[in-house]
Formats: sequence, C-alpha cells, structure tokens
Amino acid sequence: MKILLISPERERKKEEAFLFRLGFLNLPYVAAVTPPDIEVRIVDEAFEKINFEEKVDLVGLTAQTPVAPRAYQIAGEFRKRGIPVVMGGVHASMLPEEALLHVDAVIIGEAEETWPLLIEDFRKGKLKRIYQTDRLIHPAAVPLPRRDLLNPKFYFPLKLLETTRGCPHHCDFCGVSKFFGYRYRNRPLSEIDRELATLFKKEPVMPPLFKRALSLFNRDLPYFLKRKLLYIIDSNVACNKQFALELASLLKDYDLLWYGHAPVSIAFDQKLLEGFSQSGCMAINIGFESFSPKNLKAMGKGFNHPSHYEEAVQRIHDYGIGIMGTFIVGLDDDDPDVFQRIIDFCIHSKLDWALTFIMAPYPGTESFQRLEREGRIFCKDWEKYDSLNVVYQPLHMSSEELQRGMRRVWKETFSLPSIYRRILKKPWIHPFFYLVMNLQFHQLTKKW
Ligand code: B12
Ligand code: SF4
Repeated sequence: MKILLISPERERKKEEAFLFRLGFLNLPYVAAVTPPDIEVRIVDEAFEKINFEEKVDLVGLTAQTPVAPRAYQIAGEFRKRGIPVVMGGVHASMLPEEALLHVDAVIIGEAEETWPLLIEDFRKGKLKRIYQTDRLIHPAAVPLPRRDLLNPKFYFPLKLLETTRGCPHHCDFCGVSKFFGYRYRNRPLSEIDRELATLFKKEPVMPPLFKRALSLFNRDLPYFLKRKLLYIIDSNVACNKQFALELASLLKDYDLLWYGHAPVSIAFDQKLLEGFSQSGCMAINIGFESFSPKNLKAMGKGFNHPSHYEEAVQRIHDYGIGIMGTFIVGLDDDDPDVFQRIIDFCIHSKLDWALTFIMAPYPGTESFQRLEREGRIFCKDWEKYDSLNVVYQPLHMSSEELQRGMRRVWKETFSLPSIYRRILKKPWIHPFFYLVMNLQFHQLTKKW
C-alpha cells in the first residue's frame, strides 16, 4: 500500500514569494504514525509538480486557510482518478463540512491517534467521513517526525522543533488554543533530547581554534557553516519557567543557535534571559500586535503593555538576544497613524526584524465570528486569508488605505537606511543572521 502526503502551494506572484523556505512538521508527524508496512511519500508542491498519474492508494492533504482552495483542486484531480483523499490540518479542522465537499474524509485536530485508526478503517474498506478524538494526546506520545521524507535541498537549513503544544490564552485572531487545547503540554525533556540527537551532534560547533578564527569575521558564522540552527515553533518557549530553563540547559549542550516565540513579559525575567542567552538564543519572536491598550484588550491580549515595549526591547538586547516582532494592523482602534507608529518603533528601538500583518479573521476564530456577526467580512476567498490582504471592512480607514499602509510599513522597515540603523549600527546582535533575514525582505518589498 502506498500513501502520498501533499503540502499544496497556491500560485503566487513573484513579489509575494519569499526567497528562503522553511520545512514543516505536520506531514512528517503524520508519516511517523503511519504503520511501517505502508510506503509513504511527501510532496511539497512549492518545489515539485504533483504527478496525478502516480499509482497510490490514498492521498493525504494538509492546508492552512490560504492554500485550502488549491488543496480542494488537488483532491478533485485524484478523486477523478478514483483515488480517495483525506484532509487534515487547521483549515479542515475548523471547517470540516466545507472540506467534506471536496475530500472523502477529514481528520479534525491532532492526527497522532486518529490517523492509525483511519488507516485501519481504510484497509477494511470502511473509511468514515470524520475522525476526531475527544482528548488531546499525551505530550510524551508526540512521535519523532519523519524529517527524512523532506528533501533538505528545498529548505533553508534551519530545523523546526516542537517542545510544547497548546496555549492557555484566548487571543481572538488565533486558533492555536482551540486546536491544541487551553493548557501547555510540555514534552518530556528526555524525548526532546532524543529528537535533538537526530538533528545535531551534542558537541561544540567546531574545535575552539577554528571557531575563534571564524568568529573574527562573525560570531554566527560557525553555526551557519555547520547548520546548527533551530526554530522552536511552540507558542511560548517561556511558558513554564522550570521547563524553559531545563530546555535551555539541554540546548546549551548541543552548542547551536536557536529562536522561538515568547510574550513580551519575558523581558522582565532576568533568569530566563540569562539562561536563554547562554544557550544560544539569537531571537525571541514577540507578538507586540498593537500599541493601543484598547485593541489589545479587545483581542484578549491585555497582558501586553505597550508602555513597556521600549524597555522590554532594550532589556532583551542587553542579553545579546535579538527580537523578531510582529504587529497587526486594521484593528478597530487603528486609524491611519498606526503605520508610522510601527515604523518609528521598529527603527528607534532597533528591532532586529519585524513583520506587520493585516488582521485576518481566520475561520473558526472568535474574530471571524464577531466580524461575521457585524456584517463586515466582504471576502471569503480563502486564498486572500494570508494576513497580507484585506478581507473585512476596517472601522477607521478604507480597506485600500489599510492595504497601502501595511505595504508601506514593510517597505520602510526593510529599506536600506532602516536596515543600516537597526542592524549594522553597534551594538551588534547576531548581525549576520539578521542581515540575511532583513535583506531577504528588502528584496521582496523592492518589487512592491
Ligand atoms: C511554523 C508555522 C509556520 C511556518 C511553517 C509553516 C508550516 N507549513 O508548517 C511559516 C513561518 C512558513 C508559517 C507561515 C504561515 N502561517 Co503559520 N504557523 C506555524 C506554527 C507556529 C506551527 C505549525 C506547526 O508545525 N504546528 C505543529 C503541527 C504538529 O501542527 P499542525 O500543523 O496543525 O499538524 C497537526 C494536525 O493539524 C494534523 N495534520 C496537519 N496536516 C495534516 C494532514 C493530514 C493528511 C492529516 C491526516 C493530519 C494533518 O496532524 C499534525 C499532527 O497532529 C502554527 C501555530 C501552531 N502552533 O500550529 C502557525 C499557523 C499554522 N500559521 C498560521 C498562519 C496564518 C500562517 C500564514 C498564513 C501567515 C502568517 N500570518 O504567519 C503563513 C502561510 C503559510 C502558507 N502555507 O501559505 C495560522 C493558521 C491559521 C489558518 N487557519 O490557516 C497558525 C495556526 C497560527 C495562528 N496563530 O493562527 N507558519
Ligand atoms: S496568539 Fe499566541 S498567546 Fe495568543 S492564543 Fe495564540 S498562541 Fe496563545
């Protein structure tokens, strides 16, 4: 028996395509819980053409909302040829009825327990329409993803790792808690260690003499050359202080560079910053979201205090850790001044990298329900639900102003004078990494 797992890709204009692509964990997780007698292949449509004539017994599709329409087209092609199609991932989980118009079965939520059941039914010719468990999987049962099924040539050499699932917060634009549960589920450190050992050697990045010589050019260079780079995709790497410190100490043993997401409050925890800094943390990805307390309260992120943002950036920088910030524009308390406010903050506080997204009411989230109730959603073409397009009527500006404003923020954040002021002026914080990251977006926004 053979299963094809596909990550679809929508056609994008050149100016919307990023230069560096990251790998992904979802399909490698699904492959990891596939019975070993089944042949599995993963196809990433961003790089490979799908061969609809390939002899396979079952197709599995994953999709975030903007690629759902493409996933449905692919499903149609296979089903025309008599091959059954299953869909999983966040979009199908939020809108299973819609997905079932296009595919034979949907897995709602985590797949680790349901996928093996689905396969069992499929072998018996008794595929059900919906698979869903009423419990979240135990974090110790998270398998080691089959990264070996991804072609490393396609991706930026940065490994993705998940150490925790879930989030206790209720941000109205985000589906993570609904999907992965309203509490943090930390994987056992021994499991994380086992997984890390498949990715990196637990030893210094290179002999001290070489490292010192290369560090004369740049401190990060040895890590890039040896590809000891890690992105921890958890919603909050600082969620549990004890766990976070132990994780940091484990990462230190591998001598690598890493980054992950955490709330702005981490800036005020000296012990965590110290631990993270010593473990090779080159960036914390912080969702600042907005400077308006009214917006933050309305979105359920009242734990962010804009009056602390500047001090927070300074404190994190003091530990040699950079900041990748994200902002959301088009919120109900935003007027056209919001764009300049973000640009000024990014440049003056020397934010190392920053992305500003247009509010996107992803299906299944509270923001979708609210805007739908208020009759403000004017576009339900899911391809436009990528946080770069306006799909609802903002309150204090036109949708064109919002679209233009967001693009202006990107252009000015990634302009060469801004990159010079934020990255190249001392004090330097992982300048090699941030220069590469910023220049990529400079290239992209030049075409806008
Ligand atoms: C890492 C990440 C990225 C990376 C890598 C993306 C990738 N393909 O993995 C990058 C930076 C590229 C990225 C980009 C974007 N992302 Co993103 N990303 C994440 C993040 C933080 C982790 C994803 C992950 O690996 N999760 C862990 C795995 C295990 O979970 P999973 O993907 O859901 O897979 C499980 C199940 O869903 C199921 N499953 C999934 N697929 C399939 C398929 C089959 C056949 C089966 C049976 C089961 C199954 O099995 C898996 C194991 O249980 C999530 C938040 C989160 N915690 O999930 C956001 C998230 C997925 N991203 C999101 C968004 C909005 C985006 C962007 C649109 C823009 C943006 N604002 O960031 C782009 C669009 C990318 C695109 N494809 O067009 C939203 C998606 C909302 C939605 N409805 O689509 C999320 C949920 C964040 C949020 N706050 O809401 N993202
Ligand atoms: S935005 Fe972050 S903090 Fe808020 S619910 Fe989503 S994962 Fe949790």
